[in-house]
Amino acid sequence: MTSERSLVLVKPDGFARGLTGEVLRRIEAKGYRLVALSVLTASPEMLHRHYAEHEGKPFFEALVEFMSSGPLTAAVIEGERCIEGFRSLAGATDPTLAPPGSIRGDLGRDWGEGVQKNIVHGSDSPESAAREIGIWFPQL
Ligand code: RTP
Ligand code: MG
Repeated sequence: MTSERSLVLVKPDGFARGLTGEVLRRIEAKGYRLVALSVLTASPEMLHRHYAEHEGKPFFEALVEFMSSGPLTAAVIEGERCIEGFRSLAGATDPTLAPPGSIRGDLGRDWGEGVQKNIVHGSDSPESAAREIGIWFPQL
């Protein structure tokens, strides 16, 4: 198995709660390497590209508004099977149901706005990772 890369975001809710360090700590403790790291406020245009697969879904516009509402942390991580490994660290999309031990299960909850504020994003396939890294870190 060759090493692979994944795009990780600490979403605006996680960033505002000061959880960037905790998320990066878990990534490093798991043994993945940080390749790139950036703090930025994403434009709606970037997020339309990032979430293109969800365009047209009922939650899409609210998701773009939330994700562009404030600063976030973007990172590229690297390691064997880090795409599925980080998805496992993150836990299920719904933080209420994400298992304890995972980022969303330990640190997330429902704040009365459904499953939107779930702290982190992680690429879901090698194809998604390559596409997303091109959006957030075009210099790589
Ligand atoms: P992500 O892409 O952020 O890593 O999360 P995911 O794969 O676990 O979830 P996905 O299905 O790709 O959905 C992307 C993000 O959209 C928000 N969402 N809201 N029904 C809803 O209101 C709803 N469903 C999804 C969440 O922020 C989710 O992470
Ligand atoms: Mg997803």
